[in-house]
Amino acid sequence: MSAKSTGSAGSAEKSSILKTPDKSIQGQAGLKTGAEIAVQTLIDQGVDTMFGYPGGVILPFFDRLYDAPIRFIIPRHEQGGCHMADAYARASGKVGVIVVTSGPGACNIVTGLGTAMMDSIPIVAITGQVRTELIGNDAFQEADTTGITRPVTKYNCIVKDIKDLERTIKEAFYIASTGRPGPVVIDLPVDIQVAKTNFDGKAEMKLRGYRPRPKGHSRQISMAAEAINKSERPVLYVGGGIIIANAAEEMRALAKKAHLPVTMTLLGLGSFDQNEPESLDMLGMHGSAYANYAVQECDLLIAVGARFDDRVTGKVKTFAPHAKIIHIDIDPASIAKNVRANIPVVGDAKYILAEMAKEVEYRQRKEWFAKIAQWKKKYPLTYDKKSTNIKPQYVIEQICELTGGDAIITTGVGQHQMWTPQFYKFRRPRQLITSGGLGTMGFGLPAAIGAQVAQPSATVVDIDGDHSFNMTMTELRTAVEYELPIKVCILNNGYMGMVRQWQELFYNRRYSKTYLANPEYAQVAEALGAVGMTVDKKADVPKAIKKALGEKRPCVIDFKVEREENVWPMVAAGKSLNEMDGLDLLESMA
Ligand SMILES: Cc1ncc(C[n+]2csc(CCOP(=O)(O)OP(=O)(O)O)c2C)c(N)n1
Ligand SMILES: [Mg+2]
Repeated sequence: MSAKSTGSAGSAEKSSILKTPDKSIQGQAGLKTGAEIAVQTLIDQGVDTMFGYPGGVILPFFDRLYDAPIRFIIPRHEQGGCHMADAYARASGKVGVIVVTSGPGACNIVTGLGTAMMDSIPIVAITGQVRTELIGNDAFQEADTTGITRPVTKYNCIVKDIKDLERTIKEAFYIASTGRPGPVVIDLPVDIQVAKTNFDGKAEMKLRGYRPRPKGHSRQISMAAEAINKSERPVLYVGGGIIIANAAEEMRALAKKAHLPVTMTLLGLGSFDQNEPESLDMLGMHGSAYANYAVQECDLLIAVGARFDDRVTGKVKTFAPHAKIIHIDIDPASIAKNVRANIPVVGDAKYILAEMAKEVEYRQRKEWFAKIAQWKKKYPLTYDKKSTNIKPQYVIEQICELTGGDAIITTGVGQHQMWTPQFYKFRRPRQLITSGGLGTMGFGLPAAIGAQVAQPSATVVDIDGDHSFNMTMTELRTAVEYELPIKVCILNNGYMGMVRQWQELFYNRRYSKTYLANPEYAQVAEALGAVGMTVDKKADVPKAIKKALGEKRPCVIDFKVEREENVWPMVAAGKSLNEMDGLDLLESMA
C-alpha cells in the first residue's frame, strides 16, 4: 500500500486531508458495488470529513476512499476516533462520521457511542461485518455489533441486502440529526460491500414510525408565556438541547425581553454569555451557590433542552419546591421523566422560544434580582488566590484571560472538568466540548482533535486531568500527524482527583487506589512529536500558556497543581440543591 492509503506522515496524506470535495466520485447511474454506493451516498449527504480505522472486513469500503474527495483522519485507537467524530459534530453542528472494522474495531467505539448517546450528539458509525453467511458462526473478528450497540445508539441496523444500502444510509443521517439527535450504527457485511446493484442516488427513506414534531402546541406556548409574565421569581434553566437546536439567539432574546436570570447545565454552557448580568452560571452538584439558591427559591422554572439529570437536581423530591415548571423539549420521553412538568411543550426550542418571545413582557423584578446579587456577592466562585502554589483554578483563569475567553475548550472528566465552567467564562455556543452524561475520562484530547478538524482556525485547548489524559494520550500522535495545533493543559494533581475528593469527604481520607505515578508528560509529548512543557512555579503559568498559544505544533503543558484541592461548592449525592458544602470557605474568600 502507498503512503496515501496507510495514512503515514507522507506528504500525500497531508495534502489529501486538506482537500475539500468538489466533485462527485461516481456521477452516473449504473451498476455499482456496495462500497461505491456507500461512499457516494455519504458524499451526497454532504460528508467531507470522516474518522476511522481499517481492518479486514471493511477493506472494500476503505479501497473506495483511496482517491475519494474526503478528508480522512485515522486515530490511534477507535475510541479516540469516535470521540473525534463526536467533537467534530459538536463543534460544527454537522453529523460526525466514523468507520471501523468488525469485532474489535466495533467494540472499541462502544464508549464513544455511549458518550454521544448520553449527550444527544449526531454520529453515523459504519462498522464492517463478516460475510452474511458467516454471521452467528463465531467467525474471525465477528461480534454482534447491533446487539452490543443497541443500548448506546439512537438506532442501529445491519444491511443484509445491497438494495437497502443507499436508503439505510440516508435514514441513518436523518435519524442521527433530527429530533433529539444521537448516534446511529450501520453494520455492513463485507459481501454487501462487494455486491453490485443499480444505483441512481434517488432511493427514498421509509420511516413511517419516526416523525419528530418541531412545532410546539400554540396553546402550550401561550400558557408558558403567560406564566412568565405572571412570575415574580423566574429562572430560565437551559441544557445542551439549546445548542443542538441552534436556539441560543432565540433564548437570549427571550431572556432579555422578559428579563430572566439564566442558569445553564454543563452542556448548556456557552448558550448564554456568562459575562452578562443575567447569567447565574452553571447549576447542580458543582454549580454556583447563586444558581442553586435561585432554583430552590424560584416561583417559575423554565427548562429548555434539559433533562433534569441527577447531577442537576440533587434530591428530586425537594428540587425547586416552590416552582411551577415549564418544560420545553423536542423529546417527549424527556418530559416529566424525572421531575413533574406543569406546562410541557414538545417541539424545537428555536421555534418555540421565538414564538414565546412574541408574547412575553419586560418586568423589572427588582427584589428577585437584588436577592440574586446578594448571593453572588456572598458566595462567589473563588479560591485561595494568595496561595503560592499553582491552584488549578488559577491556571483555568489564565487560560481564559490569555485566549480572550474565545477558545474552544474540551475537557476530560473529574475536578478539572468542574473547575473549567467555574473559571472559564463561556460566551458562545459550541465553545465547551465535554462529556456530560456519560462522564467519559479520555474524552478531552481526541475531542480537541475533532474540534480542531472542524474549526481549523480556532484556538482549541484541552483542559485535561492527568488520569483522563492517560487514557487516550496516544492520540497526541494523531494531532502531530495531521498538524493540528491543539493545546493540552494538564492540571496534574497526581490523583484521580474527583474520586480522591469523595474519599476525603465520605471515606475518611482513605485514598484507596486513586494515586498512580504519572510519566513526565513533557517528555511523552516530545517523543510523540509535540511540544512539551512542565510548569511547577506559579509565576511561569502565563508564560507557558502564551508560548503554547503561539506554537504551530500541538503542545502539552504539564501544570503541577495543588494536589489536594477540592471543588466547591458541592451538593453531596442525594442532598437537596440548597444543601451545599464549602459555602463557608467561599464566603471567607469572597
Ligand atoms: C472511563 C472512566 N473511568 C472511570 C471514571 C470515574 N472517574 C470519574 S473522575 C475520575 C478521576 C479523574 O482523574 P483526573 O483525570 O486526573 O482528573 P482530576 O479529577 O484529578 O481533575 C474517575 C476515575 C470515569 N469517569 N470514566
Ligand atoms: Mg488528576
